[in-house]
Amino acid sequence: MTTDATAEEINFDGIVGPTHNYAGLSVGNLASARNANTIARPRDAALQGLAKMQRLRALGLAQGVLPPHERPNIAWLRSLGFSGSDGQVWEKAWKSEPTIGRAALASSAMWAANAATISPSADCADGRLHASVANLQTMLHRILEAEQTERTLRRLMPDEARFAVHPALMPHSVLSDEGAANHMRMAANPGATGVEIFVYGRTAAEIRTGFPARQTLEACHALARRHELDPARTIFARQASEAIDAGAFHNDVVGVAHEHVLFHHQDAFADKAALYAQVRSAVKDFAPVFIEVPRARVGLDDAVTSYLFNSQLLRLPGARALTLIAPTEVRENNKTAAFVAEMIAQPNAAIGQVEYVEVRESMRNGGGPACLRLRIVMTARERAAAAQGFFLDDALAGRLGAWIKTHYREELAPADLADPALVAETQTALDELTRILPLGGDFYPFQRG
Ligand code: SUG
Repeated sequence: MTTDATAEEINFDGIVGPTHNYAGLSVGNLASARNANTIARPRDAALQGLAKMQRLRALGLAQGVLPPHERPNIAWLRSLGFSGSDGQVWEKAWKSEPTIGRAALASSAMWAANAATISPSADCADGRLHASVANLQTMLHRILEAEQTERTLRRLMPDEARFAVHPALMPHSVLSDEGAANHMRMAANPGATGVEIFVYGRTAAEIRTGFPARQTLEACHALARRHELDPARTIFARQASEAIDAGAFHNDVVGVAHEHVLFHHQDAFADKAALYAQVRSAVKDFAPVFIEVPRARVGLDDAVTSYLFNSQLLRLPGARALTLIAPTEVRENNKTAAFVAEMIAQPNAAIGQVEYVEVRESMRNGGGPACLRLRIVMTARERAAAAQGFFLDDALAGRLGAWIKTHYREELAPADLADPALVAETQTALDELTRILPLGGDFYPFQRG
């Protein structure tokens, strides 16, 4: 076991892309279905995301950003036989293949919790920080993310002596993987060796009815092997089937962990007692705290509509208790608001504070505060070895805010999505972004010709 007192958990948030829209693409994600074909507000969406990042910085936390992907995905459409100028490719694809067109336009890379699974160096036998890009193979629009995400993570963590960035597992139903959204870590503090909990919805051999289970046990096993985790501190827990069918398409819709605390819904796991027992026997250096929200207080339906568990759980500098960064929808729901108020008022509460953030545009596609970020624990040395331009400071936040206001449309209604001008518009925006972030002039496929 190692501990590095310089380690800290850094949230890297996905910047909402200029084509943020509501296409109803994700079966089993109730918000995505409910808001299909409604009017999206890309500028507000991106500014809400940036405001959340700035809020966390104001609370004293380190914050990073991850760039959006090129959408519409013209290179993919060309590989499917569409030709002509980029604008023509888009126009033809949208008209003739709406299913493909919609997938090619999704701004879903904003949900960075699905970008990769991260194991801090304290957990990995070779002492490197491991990141496995997620294949996201369940949804057509999300499979398209892996290649560009790998490019981003390699730019962010270029030093192979310190970082191991693994490509996505082969995109197949047997190896279905959705990244950190189905992964939790508990540790005495961020720099200490932790226990990693992989949550899966099905085994490869099972045939499931109901909503899709997006994570397989086999994928979890592969990630743990690749990351060289200690089997004695690695747990595989099954998500409750009822949770998936109630709309918890990722485990982070019903549970979140940080340091010694696991905060979860009563119906999140298939066998909660076994999970608690495994965590208790794996850790010797801290006493785990399990905070279960009973279904009698908050049903799965309210957990899913409010996104109570899709909050960020973190420790503010110097704070005794943890803080929950919850979406405002939790405050607007009487049951979840009352539960949170009671929880934080307990004497010696493990979670002692709540901060509400507004990410409504993302929430309408099923993405809460926790979906928007990828947590990467970095030691001081790792942080120094990472590409500095991805860390947010006031100057970068100012440039990103101005860039969003210049390039993003206020509204994207379903009828606007066919517009061939959208292609040049987004390419111009992304080209400029490669000069704001350390991405280089060949980062996006359109820049490579
Ligand atoms: O994969 N929604 C995403 C939401 C991802 C949330 N992430 C986490 N829970 N970590 C998804 O279902 C909807 C896109 C649309 O319908 O237009 C979408 O992809």
